[in-house]
Amino acid sequence: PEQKQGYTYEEYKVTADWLRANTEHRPLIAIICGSGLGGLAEILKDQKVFSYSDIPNFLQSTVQGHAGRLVFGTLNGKSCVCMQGRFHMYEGYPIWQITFPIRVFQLLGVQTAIVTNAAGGLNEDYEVGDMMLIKDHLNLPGFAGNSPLVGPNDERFGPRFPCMSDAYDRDLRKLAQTVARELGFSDFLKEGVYSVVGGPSFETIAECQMLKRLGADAVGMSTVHEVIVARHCGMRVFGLSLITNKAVMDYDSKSKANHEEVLQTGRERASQLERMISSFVERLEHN
Ligand code: 6GU
Repeated sequence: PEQKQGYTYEEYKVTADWLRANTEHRPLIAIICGSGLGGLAEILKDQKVFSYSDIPNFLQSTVQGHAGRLVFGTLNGKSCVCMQGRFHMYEGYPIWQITFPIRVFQLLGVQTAIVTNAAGGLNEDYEVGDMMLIKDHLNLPGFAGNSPLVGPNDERFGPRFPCMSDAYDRDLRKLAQTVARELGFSDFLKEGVYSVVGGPSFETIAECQMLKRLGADAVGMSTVHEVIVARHCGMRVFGLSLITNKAVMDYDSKSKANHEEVLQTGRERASQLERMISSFVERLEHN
């Protein structure tokens, strides 16, 4: 059989229409929760929750730490839609499926995407528990032709060749710095470059050294594809990584990357991260 290469506009629209018919929320903000950071969705008020399995065309979450629920609600008075669990390449989904929700959100009227993730720290100045504002990314899979925008371009979403030099909105990063200062979080707030890899194995020592030399401050297995699709269809993007572990950089180190540490750090910093996003959302302006 002929392999499907992407969704049709109508498929995105079916899902968006279905959601619009099933909730009265009309969010301008979408939040994607990284591994172990799904608690953010729990603090939304006036919730309307959908299991991914109940939403037409939606994929399923298969990873521990990703609940697989779409939560509509208000955060500090602002209407939001929150993905409690995202999709990754290592789950076996083609890259164009991973980013399906982003365009659905765009059709729902979302203007700002907030993406969070758990990441390994490559920068020596980073400590476990630091939050990193994403300033830029390295899309290594993209260099090899693995981009969510590969395939026919639908101009209704955006241009064939979208610009990525301003992917992570400068004003939103400034706002986050301000919010962090007010909350007393400046000590553990960093700003840096996020590098995406396919996973699911963590990086070797040589790979970590390579990524660092290439200019990456943190490494993870998500986010970048969503950001590319969000930018393509005109959303503003704010990205935040929680440094859940230090990537192993030398051969004498006894530490080993593991998913349990990733989830544990998430639990420890979760409430602060929630306060950060919550204040950030409160101060976001849309016109
Ligand atoms: Cl060290 N590597 C990758 N690829 N993803 C991570 C990580 C490391 N720590 C958290 N997520």
